Amino acid sequence: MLIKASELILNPDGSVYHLNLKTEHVATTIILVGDQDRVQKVSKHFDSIEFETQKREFKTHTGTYKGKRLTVISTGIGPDNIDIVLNELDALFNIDLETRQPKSNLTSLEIIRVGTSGSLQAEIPVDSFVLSTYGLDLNGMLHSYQIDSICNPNIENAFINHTNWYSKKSQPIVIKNSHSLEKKLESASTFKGLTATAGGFYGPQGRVLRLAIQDEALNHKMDTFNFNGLKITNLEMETSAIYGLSKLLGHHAVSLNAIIANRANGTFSKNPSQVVENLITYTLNKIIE
Ligand code: R1P
Repeated sequence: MLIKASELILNPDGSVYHLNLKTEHVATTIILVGDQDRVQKVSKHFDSIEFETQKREFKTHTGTYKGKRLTVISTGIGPDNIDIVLNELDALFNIDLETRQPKSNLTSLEIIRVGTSGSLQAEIPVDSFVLSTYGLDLNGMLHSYQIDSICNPNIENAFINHTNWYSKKSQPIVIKNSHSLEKKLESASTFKGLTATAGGFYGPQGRVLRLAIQDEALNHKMDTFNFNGLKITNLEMETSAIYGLSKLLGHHAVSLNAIIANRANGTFSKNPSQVVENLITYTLNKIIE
């Protein structure tokens, strides 16, 4: 199957369209951050940086940390950007960019999100870390793909019933993380559970400024959801999209979030930069263990 120039767009230098990257620029272990300024906060810990580029919000540094080759890329905000980042990263490794044919020998990447997020549980305080066991997709981007093989209908149906989910919104999808990366990145200091991924920051996450929202009680319904002990820990904008596309494409993914806000008790971290820095050093040291 030849993938046409309009479908997989390459820049004149052969790099992929949005990320501006060629395969040799990217390590097989990749840290994804939302904020482009967080890329340097990760790479400042590297032994050395071998490559850097930026196009729009997609900034990349590749180097080594204590001898391990790593790439850190900013995704910007939201699941729509994750669609771009995951598809272009996969294309770099699993499509022959010269012949425009999918490769038969596939490369499986390790993808680790280092994000920020709001906790939905009073007992998960600001300045803590959450490792997402599952992504709970509330935004719908993944419905463009054939997702039956990666869904968890039992949890999804329980969530739909518990929240009396509005049928005109996209149907929630639950996607599991990579078990091996969970084991590598977990510790006694990581809270675990479902991470809900919304497609917006205000209404889609239950924030009311001047606009009435469809269900003002949704956040409370989410924080009381309990599926055999599995609770919704936090709310952000990327994890379920990363988990879904990684699973579909054959990559391993885990998402770690620094909790900078607690939506259940209305608190916000007094030093959000420090908790992000703590999560960055935690993650780097876990990756090389
Ligand atoms: C919203 O402010 C952004 O912050 C969170 C959300 O998921 C969203 O992307 O994550 P990052 O800090 O990683 O961008």
